[in-house]
Order: sequence, then structure tokens, then C-alpha cells
Amino acid sequence: MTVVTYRIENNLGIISLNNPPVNALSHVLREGIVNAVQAAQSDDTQALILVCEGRTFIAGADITEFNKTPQAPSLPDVIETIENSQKPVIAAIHGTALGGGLETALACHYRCALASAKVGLPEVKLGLLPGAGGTQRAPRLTGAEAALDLITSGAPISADKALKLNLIDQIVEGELLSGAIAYAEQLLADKAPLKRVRDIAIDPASVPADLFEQYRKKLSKRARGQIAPQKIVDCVEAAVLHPIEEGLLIERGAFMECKESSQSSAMRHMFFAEREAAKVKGIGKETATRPIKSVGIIGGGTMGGGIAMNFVNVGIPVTLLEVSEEGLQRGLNLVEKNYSISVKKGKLTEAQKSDCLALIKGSTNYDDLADVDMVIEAVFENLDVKRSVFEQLDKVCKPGAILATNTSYQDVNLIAEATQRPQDVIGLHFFSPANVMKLLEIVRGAKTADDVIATSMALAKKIKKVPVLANVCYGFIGNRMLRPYGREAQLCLLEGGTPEQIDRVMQNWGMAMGPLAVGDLAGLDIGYKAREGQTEEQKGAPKTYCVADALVEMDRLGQKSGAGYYLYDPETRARINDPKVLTLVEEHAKAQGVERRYISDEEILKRLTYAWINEGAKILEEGIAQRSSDIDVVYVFGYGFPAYRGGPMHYADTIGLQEVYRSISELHEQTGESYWKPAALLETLAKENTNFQEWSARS
Ligand code: 3H9
Repeated sequence: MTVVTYRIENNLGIISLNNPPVNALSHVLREGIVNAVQAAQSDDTQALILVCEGRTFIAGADITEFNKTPQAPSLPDVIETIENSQKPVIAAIHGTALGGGLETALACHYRCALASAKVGLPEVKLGLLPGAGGTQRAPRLTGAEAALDLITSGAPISADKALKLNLIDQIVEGELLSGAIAYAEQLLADKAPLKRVRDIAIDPASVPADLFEQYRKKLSKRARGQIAPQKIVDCVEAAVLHPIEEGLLIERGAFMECKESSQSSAMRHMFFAEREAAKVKGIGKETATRPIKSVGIIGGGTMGGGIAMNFVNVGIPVTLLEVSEEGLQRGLNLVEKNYSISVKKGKLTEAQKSDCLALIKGSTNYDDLADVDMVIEAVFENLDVKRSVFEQLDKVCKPGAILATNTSYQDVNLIAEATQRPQDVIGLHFFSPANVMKLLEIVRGAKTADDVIATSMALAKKIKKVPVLANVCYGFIGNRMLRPYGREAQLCLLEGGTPEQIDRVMQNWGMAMGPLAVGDLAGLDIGYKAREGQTEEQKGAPKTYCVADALVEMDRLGQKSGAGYYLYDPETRARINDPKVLTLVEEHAKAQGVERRYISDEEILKRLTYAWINEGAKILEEGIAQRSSDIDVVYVFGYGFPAYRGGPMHYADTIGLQEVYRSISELHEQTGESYWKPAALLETLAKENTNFQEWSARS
């Protein structure tokens, strides 16, 4: 396949790129562009058009090349060649011009785009910054503040907004190439000058004096712990203060530093991990999916209501079923309230809210589910209750309807057995709040049909979730790994830590919240009730949850009761350390025969993270997850794990499995606890001196 073609149409040279799927700027593409622009300098053309085949304009540098030895010409070389062209080069944009793609367009002398196109500089989402002039050229067109918004958020903007910000010059109607040709002819007729963005100077007086400091402060909270966002501010500041040659050098240095960082490596890993997670081994793209045009949801609580919102947001009508009129009304009110909050925040218009609400129909009668294509059960977390719901569904639902359970822990196979159609039963585990959280664990029962899995995967993408396939086990991937993590948090507390120390260690390390603060947020009664239903083995030694249990028995249920591990200010909900909790911990430690001691931050971090890793290794060896990167996706998208550490299994690979194995063996020896026995897979991989990623790729 020819990746770059150059042809002459009348007085115009058309450089056409075709590098599926997203025209990433791989080496052949870069070389082809340079050759075409150079050749065009001495032919009869008067202007050049840079256009792409396929679904999109250039979506950026080829991320897969970042781990390889760079090959000339580099992207900055390409940019320089285009910008130095003696004939105007016009970028014709459709789809998404992202990262290096937008930087290439910014090197062109004019830019036109379809109204449906989007442009953006999303490098920050990969732990990077635009490394081919984006931080220098974008502010020269948009001004410093808009450039900071664009580059530090990484969010793409519409063609319309790009036009307003001067990032593009013209929106073309109809077919892109004809529109671009007409635009080029017009520019030639107007004798339009060679407009080079690099020649624009930014007047420092036009930039508010404290803009950069304010931005740095804002980002130290919004992007806590991340290197790239702060460096972006440095580069945009350089665009204001220095000539472009200096600014480009500063940008290049910062880009290389980010590219080599473990943060970017982790975020690049996450980019591919997210896409890989949607692929199910043994179920190809050709597998037919079932049409899902309507959905029934059973249970109008916070979970059911949140799940319903996902579907109506994309135009799929929902029947929300509750046992009583009163419960139903409560559920519908909850959904209405959520939408009203979005309207207040300006994220939704009143009209959009009404459209969404109009798609939800309430019912208290199972017969109303007779025609829906899929039902999702989100009732109380109890196996018998869930089984009786599925028995009912089996009676009323049409053949071929997918019957899904939103269970967090229960055995999907036992639920499926309550029906005559286990092949149609699957777990769809949403995370709370279900209208916000991106993760969707898709749980495959022993008899779930392939097309039910394929349909669920496709549906997840449609409702903008990130799906990960899991097989059946207690807690599936995410909650199963949460248990040992929670156990270590409890034990560190009993053995010498304080809630504040444990939460601070994990939060400083990058978690959205520490484990005990999360407990308070979710409600300590939830874990308490879950433990009531557990076997003695599942619960572990009595000392493990003695403090958590005592708090619940004191009616300290967390934020909702104003007190848990912490006290909460009734107005601001601010967390306040409570000395009474420490006294309680000390009493329980004594009663359990645990001598409290100094416990270091390092020990807390190691025990909590290694507890995840060891369980993750068991999940892999048992085949519960398809690959180690799926576990990373679960943790980053569902549990507030910092993307810049790449998920627990990538983190383990980064440390090195020999070191992880050695430390876990040491914990095993020190504690004598069987749960610290290193997972067999961890032991094998450590001895082979390989890692989870490599093992996943070959298994
Ligand atoms: C950059 O540009 C740095 C420069 O500033 C400086 C350099 C010096 N490279 O997402 P999809 C693959 S950094 C390689 O499912 P969609 C992707 O893995 C880059 N591969 O499609 C997948 O492969 P597979 C800045 C890439 O329609 C396939 O394409 N740019 C790249 O849902 C389809 O992807 C970005 O960060 C890439 N750049 O979404 C943009 N992009 O089929 C990253 C995609 O084997 N890309 N692939 O799983 C995106 O945001 C989305 O892919 C896009 C399409 C919106 C374009």
C-alpha cells in the first residue's frame, strides 16, 4: 500500500496520506510528506493541499514508535519542511487532527476543515506535551490562556470553536477535497501571503501577569503528582517570553524528559491497555451482535437510576422497574435530580434533560419487560433475591433478550441457573456512581454465549464505558483485589498507623483517595453487611476488621452519619481527625494482643500495593482476567488508581517482579500468614526474570 501519494490537479499539488487506521505519523508517513513537499517545490504547482484518506486526518505521532530508536526525518523535521515551503500548503482536515496531526496542520500556511472535524493536543493524556511545536504555535494563534486550556486538558474541540480560536481559517461544506481545492484557488486568486505561524509574536502585555502562576497552582491540584502538565505551562510561558527558536528548544527538552519518564510510559501503556481490554480472546470482530434498542432495569436505587442514565444519554429507552409505586417515584426523582445538577453545572441544557427523562418509563409490573432487548438487574446484593428476579425474568422476557446482573460479588452461574436460558445471562458490573464511573466489568458465566459477550462489549462502547471481561469468582477482578488491600489498611491501622497516615500515604502516592476515607465515603455499613454473609475463611482473623466493625456498631457509618474513621463537618463535609478513633484502635489492638509500634510510610505503601499485586497474580493464573493490562484498566478506571502509575500490574512490572517476589516472600516469612504466600505465577515469572506484560502477550 502506498502511504503517501502526490498528484497534480491543474495548478495544485495534492499530498494524500493513507496510513490506516488513524494516519498516525509513522516513519514512512513522515518520510513521504517530506519527499512530496520537497518535490513540489520545483514543479508547476502553485499551492499544495495536505489531505488524508480514511476515517480521519492525522491523529498524532505513532505512539508505538516511542519505545523504539528514532528514525529520521523526525516530526520537527517534517514540520520545518512544510513551514519552509515556498508555496502555500493548505491542510484539509476531517475526523480528528490530534497531537502531532494538529502540529502538522499548524505548520501549514492555511487550514480548512469539515464542520464535523475536531482538533486537539491530547499529549498530556499520554504523560507528554506537544513535541513538534504545538506549545509554541498554538498560543501564537489562540493566545496564551486558551492554549493552556487546550493543551493541559488534552480535550479535543469542535471545528467551530477552532475557527473562533484561529486554529483553523475556514470551514468547508460538502466534500472535503473539493472544498479545499476551492479554498486554495481562492487564496491564490487573492494572492494570499505565505502565513507562517512562527512569525506571529505574542505581546507579553496581553497576558495577565499571574496567568502562569495561577495555572501552575490549579494544575498542582487537578493533575496532582504529574510532570507533564507543569512542563506545558513552562513551554507556553516560553512562547510568550522568547523567540520561537528558543521556545522550540525548551519544548523539545521538556518533551524528551516526559517521553523518557515512567509516568508517560505508564500512560502509554494505559492507552493501549484500554483498547486491548475491549478485545475478547476467541471472539472475533465477525461475531454477530444482538440489537439492543430498549433496556429494562430492575431496581430504582442509586445504582439502577445511574445505570438507566447511561442508556437514555445515548437515546436507548429504558423501562425502570421497582416493586412499589413509592420506590419507583423515589428512583425517578433521583434520576431527575442528577440531571438537574448537570443542567446547573452547564453540562446539559433543559431541553436535553427533558429528552433524556422522556426516554425513561417507570413500571411496577414485570410484564412491561416482555419486549425489551436487555434487562439489567440492580437489586439488593443477595443471591436468593437475585435468583428470584431471574426466575421472573425467564418467564416474561422474549427469547434472545440478554439478562444481566449488576452483582458485585455473587456467583453469576448460580444466578444463571435460576433461568432456562443460562446462555443469555451475563454480569454487567457498573461502578458507583454508575452515570459517572467509566469502568464496566463484564462477567462471563460458564454458559454465557459468545454473541452475548460481543454484544455487551459493543454496548459498553456505545454508552461510553470502558469494558473489561472477567470470569466468575468472588468479587471478580476489582473487588476481589480490593479485599487484600483493605485488609492491609486495617492491619496497618491496628499495628501502629493512624487513619490520617494511611490515607495520606496512599493519596500522596497518587490514589484519588486513601482506603479509609473511601470506606467513609461508601458507608462502613456496606462492608459490615458483606462480612456478615462471608465464611470465616473469607472474613480472615477476627483482628482484621475489629476496628471497622466497632465503628459501625457505634453508628459511625462514615460521611452519611457525620463520623467514621474521621469526623465530618456537617456543612463543608471537611474531614477532621478524631482522637477517639485512635483510642478505639489502641483498645482493640490491646484486646487482640497486637503491640502497636512505629510503622513507616514505606511499609504502609509496600503492604497495600503488594497485597493488590499478589492477588492480581492469582487472578491471572486462575484465568479470571484475560491479561495483566485488563487488571490495570479495572484499577485505573474503577478504583481511582493513578493512570501515571499504569495500574497495579504495570506498577509491579516497573518495580521488577524479582523484587516484588522477594518482598512478598519476606512478608510471608515475617507474618506466617498464608495470604502472603507468593502467587505461583509471580514466583515463576520472577524466576524466569520476565514480567506480567510479557507473560500476557505469550499466553
Ligand atoms: C504526539 O502526537 C506527540 C507529538 O506532539 C510530538 C512527537 C514528536 N499511534 O482509539 P481507537 C490505534 S502523541 C499509534 O480504537 P477510535 C489504536 O491503538 C499522540 N496507534 O479508534 C487502535 O489500534 P487497534 C497524540 C494509534 O476511532 C486503532 O488505532 N495523539 C494511535 O475510537 C484505533 O484506535 C493521540 O493521543 C497513535 N497515535 O478513536 C491520539 N492512535 O485497532 C490517540 C490510535 O489495534 N488516538 N491508534 O486496537 C485517539 O485518541 C483515538 O485513537 C482516535 C480514534 C480519536 C484517533
